[in-house]
Amino acid sequence: MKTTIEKICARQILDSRGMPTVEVDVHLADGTVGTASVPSGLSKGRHEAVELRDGIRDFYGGKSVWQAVHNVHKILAKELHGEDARNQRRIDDRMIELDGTHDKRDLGANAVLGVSLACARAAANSLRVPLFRYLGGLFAHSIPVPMVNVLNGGVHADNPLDIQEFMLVPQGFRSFSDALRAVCETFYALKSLLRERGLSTNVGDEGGFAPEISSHEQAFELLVDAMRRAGYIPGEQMKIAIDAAANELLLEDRYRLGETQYTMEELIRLYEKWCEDYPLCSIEDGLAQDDWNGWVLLTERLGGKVQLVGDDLFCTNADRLKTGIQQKAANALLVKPNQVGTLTETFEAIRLAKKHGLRTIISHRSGETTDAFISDLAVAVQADFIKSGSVSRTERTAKYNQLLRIEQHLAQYAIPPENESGRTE
Ligand code: 2PG
Ligand code: MG
Repeated sequence: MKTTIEKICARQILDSRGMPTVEVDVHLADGTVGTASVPSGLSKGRHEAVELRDGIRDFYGGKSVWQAVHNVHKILAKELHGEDARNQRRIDDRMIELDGTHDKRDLGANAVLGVSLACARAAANSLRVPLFRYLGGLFAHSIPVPMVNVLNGGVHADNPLDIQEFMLVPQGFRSFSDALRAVCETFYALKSLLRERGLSTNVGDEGGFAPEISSHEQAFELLVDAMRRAGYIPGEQMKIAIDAAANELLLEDRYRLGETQYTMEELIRLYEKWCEDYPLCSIEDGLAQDDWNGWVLLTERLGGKVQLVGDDLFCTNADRLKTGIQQKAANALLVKPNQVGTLTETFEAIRLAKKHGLRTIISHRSGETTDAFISDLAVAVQADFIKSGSVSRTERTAKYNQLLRIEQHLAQYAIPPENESGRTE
């Protein structure tokens, strides 16, 4: 059969922070090859699948991934030889079984995901269909709204801004390319504003500016001013999303922002105030990953009008998502394939979220490569949003550029990004 797996070859490459990561080639019987690489997070959730690192101190500071590469060559390549690459579920199940742990710590989620994604890409290549079409079928036509991270803080930058990400969310544009243009113009306006105010325009890990400011209110105001300067109406043509990455703010039972410590209730009140004062439509990881009571309260208080996104809370894990659905915690799922480790499990989490009316946001990691798999995935599953950092740094723009290609491919059949982000009713 043309799509039979003949050979699997892995290697160590570098991600956007210069950290080693895994890249995998899957070779099929008809000579086609599918290549995929694996990203890596910094503000990681405790419930993520385990990224295998060698931990040899004098070697890439302990971060090399030779063991994961070795596991692909010595175990996965042998076990999957002769499988049909189109049998994604069977391949993923087999790898889960071979690993045998609940979090893929034995073979490494980086080894397993590299193979999982490369199999899908090899099959699509062999069938000569675009990856989004292969994954999503004939009616995958909708392009997600980009959530573009233009101000970096938290662990992604050295500035004093504690909230990790401030994102622009374009509203109601006729096409993905128009929405992206609006974001780019606002990004340029932000740069000129920062310059005028004597603030640095150096960028953080995800390509957003990382000015030396500590006030979150100032960050919101900068974004609103930038929208106006670029000619877009704040709240109407463009809104703001944040990722608080609240695990990083947690001090025992309090959350620390700048000099102030907040109880969970006080932090929720602060978010409410931000929603009143600024065009804030989406809050990701507003509270810590195991603060279920807090999440339930947050969703009660703000879930009717704002998108509340579970990233570290869910870790793209269908079981954790089930708990969230039962408890009514969050109303949107952040999707990062490497949090769970296979394409099949990623699809399961997305399917569950959609079934229960949660919005879906396909996401990059702060350590990325130029692999744009998530762009095809976002179109395939008809995700509401994609977040891939800023419109600078090639590993970030690679994802938006792939969506531009898909949009062109779909031509008049491309369904533009959804008009409404957040729940404003
Ligand atoms: C996040 C991600 C991506 P990291 O928290 O959402 O922006 O960061 O990859 O460092 O976990
Ligand atoms: Mg996050």
